[in-house]
Amino acid sequence: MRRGFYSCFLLAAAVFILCGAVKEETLNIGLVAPLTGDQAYIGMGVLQGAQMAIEDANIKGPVFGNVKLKLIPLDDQHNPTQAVLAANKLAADPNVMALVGHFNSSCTKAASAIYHEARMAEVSPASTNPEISRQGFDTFFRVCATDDVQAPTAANFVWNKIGAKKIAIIDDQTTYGKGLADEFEKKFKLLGGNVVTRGGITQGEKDFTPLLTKVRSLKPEIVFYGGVYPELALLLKQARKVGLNVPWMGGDGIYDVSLIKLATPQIAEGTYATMLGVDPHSLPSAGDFVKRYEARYGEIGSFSAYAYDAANVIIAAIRRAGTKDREKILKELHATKDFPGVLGLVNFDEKGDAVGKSVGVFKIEGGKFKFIEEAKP
Ligand code: ABU
Repeated sequence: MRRGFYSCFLLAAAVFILCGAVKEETLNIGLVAPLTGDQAYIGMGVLQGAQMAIEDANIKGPVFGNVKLKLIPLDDQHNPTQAVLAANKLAADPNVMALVGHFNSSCTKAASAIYHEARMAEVSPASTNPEISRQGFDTFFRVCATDDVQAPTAANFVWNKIGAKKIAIIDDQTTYGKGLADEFEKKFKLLGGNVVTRGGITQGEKDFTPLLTKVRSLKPEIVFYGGVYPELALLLKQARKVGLNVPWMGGDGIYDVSLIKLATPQIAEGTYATMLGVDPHSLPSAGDFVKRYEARYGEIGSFSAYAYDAANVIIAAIRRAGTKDREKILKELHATKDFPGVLGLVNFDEKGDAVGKSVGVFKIEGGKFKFIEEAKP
């Protein structure tokens, strides 16, 4: 009798455990960045950072119930049309809870309305254009500083530290590049600076010789560039060829080891860049992440730690919400307070912008970005 009871009990326990195993559920977090094309290096750094956050979360245990997480990466090729396609795909999938992305401001700006409509939170690791958070979408967040902080910091540095009074400005006419250049120009003129010309290029263009020849004739002391590294690498090389031998400066879009590789260390030498904070190698809070990332993928991408923090802040919100309800997860993201990211505490203001992010100034020396100073706008 008693033996029969124990057999039944063991059988019931086995069925319970098996059913539990069968019932394990996977929820998804989307990621959209330029994963192919000329910005793929920086985009893959974003993907790899977010992937590590997902894996760390799953090692810790289910986010709630029996739920594990999976990253769904999509490629927008830094093209707003592709970004909208990717956003529609993710928004239509009820198992996608939130998004890490996009990388480019133009893509984030184009796709934000779709996430808003779907009540899906998006946390960008890198889109710095200030207009994005002024669209009034409560689904938008970012863990990086904005260009209305970054560009005045650069203008102050050029005016006060480099001491240049006469400059040229070129941008790539994207949401990010033009926005950064506009903010830089505004601040530089306020300081009393002279902008000798404002030129525009198009992403993907290969020959900048006519523009650079004109810039050389105007004799600027420095050129400020609003854009991303692939075009700047060409601009630097072609500037050298036409005899425009002055320093260049840009924002976080040029802060990537690919710039040095593409332009060559000799030609990239002396180029300045602002970046959103200090190098993660120097942050004790990022030490373990950087070590694990570099052991697995090689040199850390300039936005990998931002993507890791963006994914982790989403994961924490999902854990707290304890449900696959996008609206509740969104509410938890708004309730984020002093989340301990590897790059520092994460807090959002009412527009979803990161609070308390500083900007660092760097200079390429000996084939590497060297930290010069943390600057205030
Ligand atoms: N923030 C630099 C590059 C990404 C973007 O904002 O377009």
